[in-house]
Amino acid sequence: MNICIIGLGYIGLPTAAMFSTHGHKVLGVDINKKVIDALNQGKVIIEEPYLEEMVNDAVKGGTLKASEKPDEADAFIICVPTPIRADKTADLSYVENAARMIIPYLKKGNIVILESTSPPGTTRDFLGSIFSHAGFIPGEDIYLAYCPERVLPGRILIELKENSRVVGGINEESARVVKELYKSFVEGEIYTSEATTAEMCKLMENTYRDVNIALANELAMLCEKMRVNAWDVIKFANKHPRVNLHMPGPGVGGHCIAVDPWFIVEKQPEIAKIITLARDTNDGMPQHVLGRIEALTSHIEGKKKILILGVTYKPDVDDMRESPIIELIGQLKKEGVYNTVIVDKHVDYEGSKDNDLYEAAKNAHLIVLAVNHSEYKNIDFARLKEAMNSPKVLDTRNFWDRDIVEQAGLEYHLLGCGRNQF
Ligand code: SAJ
Repeated sequence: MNICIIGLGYIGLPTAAMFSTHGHKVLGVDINKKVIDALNQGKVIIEEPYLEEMVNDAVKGGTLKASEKPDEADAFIICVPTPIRADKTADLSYVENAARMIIPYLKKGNIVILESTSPPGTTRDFLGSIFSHAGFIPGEDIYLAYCPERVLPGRILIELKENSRVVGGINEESARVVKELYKSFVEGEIYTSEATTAEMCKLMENTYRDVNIALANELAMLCEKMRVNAWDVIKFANKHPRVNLHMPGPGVGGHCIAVDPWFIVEKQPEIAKIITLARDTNDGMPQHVLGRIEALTSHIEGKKKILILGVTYKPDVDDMRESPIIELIGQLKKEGVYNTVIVDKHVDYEGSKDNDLYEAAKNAHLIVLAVNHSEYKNIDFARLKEAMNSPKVLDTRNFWDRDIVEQAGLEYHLLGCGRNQF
């Protein structure tokens, strides 16, 4: 098939790479000229294992190219962002623009698929009415379906292939043809359903995770007060065959889990009480970490130097969207008594990419392990201690070994732990 993919971001680009290396011809469309130029040279501008090799193969083989404009195709796939507005409702303007952009190229018998995470009703009501106004009867003249991605950044290409998927059609026939299309590279099961059910399913997967992380964060705060180690509680509770407590941390980031639950809340705020509370709990974690930092540095007069390790929303990615660490840094700055230095080779945030860990640790009063990037696992704690003014670390991820850190002469503090070990 000729496939036109609108939006070449974290999902659109890997999806384009997949289809174009599995028997289809793909035209990728983006508004960012840098993305287009890179792709046409077989390159990518995001960090994702195997992606560049795959894109390069497809471009060389003539099955993938990028442009600023769509063209006629058999199938159109919309993979544009659905940002959240200040009032916590979904901004569907990119989805709307993408739909309007393809209308001049749309023909009877074409397939239109939405992949972007969207509030329930977006495919059937929102997109359906845009195409109806343009003279196409969805389900009769064109196939229309929602087919959400479920991939984890860092494992996108593996999960695109292996994960199961749900396809929600606005009618049975739409779901069936879209399932056939995705079968070209998906090895997992593809389930078919109705469009709004599939939208709700996508939102609920991430909401499930958000609510469980909120529970873990609440546990962490309880344990700090009750002189218990939350990480031990979680480890042992999870030995129960039907318990799967998640991990606490400095907050929830990324464009999915920190955002998607609001797309349910916007539709039914009166009913979605647990979902709202979980969001608020997770959004409150940077404030909680700030409280720990204040307590650990309260004895220091004057400006306190805090070294933050990691600023991305999770380990080993170059994505800072909705990162709770950015929020934490903002709160530290607002206090006016902290001098924050950030180290993170994955992204450039206030010089984070070029900062050397041991140089940055010079005269620091506290090191906060904010993101558990793999390169922070085996660091020279003795060297850090030598460089610091007050030898303390706050581990927000349970990433370091207390014994190793303490043997190097550093004081070890752990988020969620209100008690020393035996
Ligand atoms: N986090 C915790 N505790 C945990 C797990 C995660 O605090 O126990 C935090 C992380 O530090 C991070 C955030 O949650 O800040 C989200 O990270 P993540 O790795 O859980 O998820 P994402 O946002 O990278 O990807 C999610 C995935 N959804 C689920 O696992 C249900 C992925 O499968 C989805 O495709 C993706 O959202 C998406 O695009 O919707």
